[in-house]
Amino acid sequence: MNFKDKIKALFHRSQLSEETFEELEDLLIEGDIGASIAFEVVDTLKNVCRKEGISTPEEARGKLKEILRPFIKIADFDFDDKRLNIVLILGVNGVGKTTSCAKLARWAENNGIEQPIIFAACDTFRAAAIEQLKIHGQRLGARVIAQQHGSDPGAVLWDAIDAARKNNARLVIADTAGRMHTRADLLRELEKLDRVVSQKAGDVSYQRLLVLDATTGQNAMRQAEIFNSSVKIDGVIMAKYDSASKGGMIIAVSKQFGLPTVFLGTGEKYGDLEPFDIDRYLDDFVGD
Ligand SMILES: Nc1nc2c(ncn2[C@@H]2O[C@H](COP(=O)(O)OP(=O)(O)OP(=O)(O)O)[C@@H](O)[C@H]2O)c(=O)[nH]1
Ligand SMILES: [Mg+2]
Repeated sequence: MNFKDKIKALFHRSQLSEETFEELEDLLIEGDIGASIAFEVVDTLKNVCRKEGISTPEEARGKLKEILRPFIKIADFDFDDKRLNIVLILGVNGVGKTTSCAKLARWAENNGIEQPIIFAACDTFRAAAIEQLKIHGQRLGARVIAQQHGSDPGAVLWDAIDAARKNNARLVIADTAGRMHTRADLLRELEKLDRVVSQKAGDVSYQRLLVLDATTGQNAMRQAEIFNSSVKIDGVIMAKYDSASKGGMIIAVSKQFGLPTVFLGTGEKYGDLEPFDIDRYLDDFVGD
């Protein structure tokens, strides 16, 4: 049984016993919520159930949702149609950054943000990364600003902001390299991109979105910790939330680092990006 089936089965039992709470604790940990949060949540739930005389798993599930809800910070994608919006897509290798850039452009267009939307190919580390973004740009009708493999990501962003100003674009989406030799390297590169934005762009709306792979559990927590302690992250795109993902990490990154999940990546197609919806998420995580 996968995680979601197990949690559903737990709440479909007829009795709420001490054993149910113990199993719930284990299941929440298995679901990537983190051990300390699982203990805290189940303790609170036990107390609430005792105090309110709750005896059925079904009612306990409702209470569990109420307890989890305040842990989850939410934020919409922040788009200001009066200004230029610059979105930096960050994250380690292979989490889904480039795909998320493409999906975000499609989502933006579907939500009334007009072309030209500009992609900045700031992942200059891999030659193939630039090509990949160019292909997405062609398919999506977005303009791609790129330089050669190995060039300075800051210079690419600089050019992209220039192009946005000239073409009256409202949205620049910057793909970045996922490599992370050391925290100092990461910090230096991101500080440089920040400097470009502040020097070049002037009055803009600027967001840094961290892409995490929902199937990687504790690894993703570590990535969130490193990025968040290096630069200010505004929100998370939880990619690969489809299929094997258990989903508890959304609560964990929110509670631990104060990071809201802004979008869920739910597949490999352009349309597979959904704004985070807390009710749907809770129904999905503990069943409805
Ligand atoms: N199932 C699923 N697959 C995804 C999702 N997002 C990305 N992928 C897949 O994950 C793989 C890596 O995606 P990329 O967008 O290339 O990841 P990246 O972070 O840009 O990778 P690097 O540039 O190598 O650091 C690709 O095969 C994508 O199709 C998602 O939401 N769901
Ligand atoms: Mg990439």
